[in-house]
Amino acid sequence: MKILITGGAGFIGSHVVRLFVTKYPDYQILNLDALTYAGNLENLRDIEAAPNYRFVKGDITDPAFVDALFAEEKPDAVIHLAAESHVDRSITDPLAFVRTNVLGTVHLLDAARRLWQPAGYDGHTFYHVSTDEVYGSLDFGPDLFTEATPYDPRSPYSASKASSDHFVRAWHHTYGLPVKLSNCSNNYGPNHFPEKLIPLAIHRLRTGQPVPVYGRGENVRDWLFVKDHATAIDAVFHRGRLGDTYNIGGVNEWQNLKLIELLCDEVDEQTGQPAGTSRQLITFVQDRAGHDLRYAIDSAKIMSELGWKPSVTFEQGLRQTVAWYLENQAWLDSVTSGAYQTYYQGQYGRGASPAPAR
Ligand code: NAD
Ligand code: TDX
Repeated sequence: MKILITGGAGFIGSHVVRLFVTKYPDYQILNLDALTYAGNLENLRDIEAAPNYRFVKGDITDPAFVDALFAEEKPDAVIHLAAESHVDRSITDPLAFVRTNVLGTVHLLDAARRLWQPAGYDGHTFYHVSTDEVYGSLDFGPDLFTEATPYDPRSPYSASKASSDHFVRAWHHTYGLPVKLSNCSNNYGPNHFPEKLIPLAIHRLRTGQPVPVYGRGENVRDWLFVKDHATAIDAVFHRGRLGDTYNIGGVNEWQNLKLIELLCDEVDEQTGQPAGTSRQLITFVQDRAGHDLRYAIDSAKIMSELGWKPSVTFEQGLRQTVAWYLENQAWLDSVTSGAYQTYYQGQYGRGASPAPAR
């Protein structure tokens, strides 16, 4: 089986590519990525020479490129992760999110339809990796997002992901395309671009800079270790029902301020600083526009139907994450300076210019 994985040079995509390349030596894994500021082939250095792995640089917003790639490579399945993924950027540049997340997804859906439909869809899968943010925002309290929660996206990012989910379902209902979807909560772990809260905070703590907490830090997110998201994607890809959706979450809600305090204490412990040193860098800043109050996922369906569960506790995952960033400060230095794009410039050409972490 040849699987086209899009966005494989990004945070989650690189963990999915590594899992599939190492766990399924009989599969051919083709990683399609435009290498935007968020794509980094350093993330895959350890597996780039594997015989069942190949990288193709290309942009899913270019229909001619997508069509030519499908015609030439004839993938049997697609796992689609390529996206613009940062909510703050979607507030300042919403059109980039429409182009990649909406139009890019439609180009892929239609290329898959045109490749697979003539000989029949048997054995094919188009799997769209999506987010819990499509469900909107919860109040404090016991409610959780289930697969039946109505869509209510509120940011340009979540609106673009909700739109792409709708298009995936439309290609299923209209053309019979064999699709699967999953909607996951906030991921954390190695190789996370340091514009997102956890790696941004670690980066700023290690360089002695203020850690910005939006508003009063009361917003709640449900955190899942990225390697556990990758195993969930493996489960849905192989055992999920066609046409169906699975929510994925860590049953692990934290208010942002509490989370940052925990992270500060972990950094102090691992760097040998006196307890309380890092907390002094916590700084309250202006809130994000339209900041969703709370996300929390009900993972009962994927747990009971597919037998998936997270492998690490939050304590273990956070300890491993802080240790990884402290051991891989060269990775943080290169992504915050944009050096990794220069490194690969000769080989694959340059993507969009990197925005340094604040
Ligand atoms: P990321 O920003 O780290 O990586 C995205 C990747 O897509 C990058 O490698 C980038 O180069 C590539 N890409 C962007 N535009 C492209 C284009 N036009 N053509 C080809 N490649 C392009 O994102 P991530 O955090 O790894 O998220 C991956 C997917 O998972 C996204 O679809 C996101 O919506 C979804 N998701 C993320 C989270 C999370 O917490 N990060 C949670 C749930 C769902
Ligand atoms: O500097 C910061 N300070 C801060 O308080 C940043 C970057 C964030 N925050 C807050 C905003 C959120 O409440 O922390 C929380 C987490 O923020 P992000 O890391 O930007 O993640 P979020 O907006 O929750 O979206 C993430 O989870 C769902 C991913 O970026 C999405 O791609 C995914 O779909």
